[in-house]
Amino acid sequence: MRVIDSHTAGEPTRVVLDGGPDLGSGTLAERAARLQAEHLDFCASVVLEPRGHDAIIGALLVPPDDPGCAAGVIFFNNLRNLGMCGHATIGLGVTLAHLGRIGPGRHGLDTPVGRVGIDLLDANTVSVVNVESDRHLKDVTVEVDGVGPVTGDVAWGGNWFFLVGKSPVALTGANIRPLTDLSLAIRTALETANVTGRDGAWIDHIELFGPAENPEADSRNFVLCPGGAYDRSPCGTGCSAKLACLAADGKLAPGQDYVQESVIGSTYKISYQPGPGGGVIPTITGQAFVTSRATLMFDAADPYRAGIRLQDTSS
Ligand code: PYC
Repeated sequence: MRVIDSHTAGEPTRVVLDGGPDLGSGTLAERAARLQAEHLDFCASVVLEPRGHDAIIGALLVPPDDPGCAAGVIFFNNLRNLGMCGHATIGLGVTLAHLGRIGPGRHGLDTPVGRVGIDLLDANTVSVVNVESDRHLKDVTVEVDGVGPVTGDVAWGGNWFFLVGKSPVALTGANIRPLTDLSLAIRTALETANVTGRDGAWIDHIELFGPAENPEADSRNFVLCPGGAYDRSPCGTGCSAKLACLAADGKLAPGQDYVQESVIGSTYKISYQPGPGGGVIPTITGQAFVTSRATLMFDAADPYRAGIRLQDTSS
């Protein structure tokens, strides 16, 4: 199985070029559902130790629904599929350019939650035009074990997010463990209170905000991903959810730039245009760098060929 690794603003992506499972026919959403239902061993084996680690997002290249698109892609982590993934889309754009499969300019990419656009601005810089994003619930308060009441918004940015405007824990690299624990406790509180996305969808990403350190940034965030790892980047789908909230509150005008800083200090430039469904169409611009090209080996005699899964790190 040939893979190409990259990082986007610090967050790793592993693009699977070939050797993935046979997902049969059907729409990309149907093939993605098959990946999740029948091939979780494959996902874990690609991203988890001993070949990877829990922060890696996999990006399986598949035929697109629309042959006019540059590619179809299914994103996955150590637990399940992701609907969309902003940092991995930027990483995929840079990877496809590295392979000579795309050149500068706008390209379409089919994902399980819809078509997105990628603009290759230079060898390392990509703008992603994401799926329409919107705020679903405003000012939801939940009682968090050991913390007290925490208030946030529920928004869709290609994944479901709970966004907390003022983190009770400072957003510093030294606080990764307490920030992770706090975010896991918030996620548990949402589950207990039965707060969900549309149609009962699990809110699997928690996003905490605080003041930026970089004078050129507008805000800093910490994002807990579904598998329990934190996002090293400012999180493309999290930025999309944030843009939906800023727009709904009248705090950012269409086309106005906003700089989101991550907990490690990396940044994305983000903006939006009004969407046809009343939400926003986000544009996320960031940089990625290819870090390796490799062939993954799966020895039938290797007891850990499907990855090391000692515990469910999601809670
Ligand atoms: O960039 O959208 C994103 C993302 C989701 C999970 C990790 N990164």
